[in-house]
Amino acid sequence: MKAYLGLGSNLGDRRAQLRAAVAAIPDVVAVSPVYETDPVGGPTGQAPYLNLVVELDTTLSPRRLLELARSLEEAAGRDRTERDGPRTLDVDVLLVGDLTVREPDLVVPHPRMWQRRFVLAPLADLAGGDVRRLGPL
Ligand code: GSY
Repeated sequence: MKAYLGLGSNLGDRRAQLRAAVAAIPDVVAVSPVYETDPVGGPTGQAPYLNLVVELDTTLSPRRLLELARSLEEAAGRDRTERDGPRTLDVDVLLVGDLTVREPDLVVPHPRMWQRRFVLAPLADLAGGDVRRLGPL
């Protein structure tokens, strides 16, 4: 089953934290380029994020992927005291095959991914086929 995780970091050594997290994720088949992105939400004055998306070919359930995400965040020393505050590592479960989950702590597909360019741009890089922007009709 194909699954997609979104990773972000805007505190500490952003690249090193993303690199360590990607290396610890099992069954990775593709990693998007890294994007530098303006923070969406949270307190003003936050540093920019680095974001990327990884594609997995996995048998892990959405719940197991959430547990993996949390363990990666913990390993990166994530401080959860401030809502949407700066973070060493954020890992979101975006898509897991065509499964849907609606639980208090886990919604798949990720409910806000469609509004977040920092998710859509790297996700689009992992989709097959090439596109050319031709401008207005
Ligand atoms: O939801 C992921 C954490 N996050 C991010 C992020 O990863 N990138 C950007 N650009 N803004 C964000 N705001 C939050 S919260």
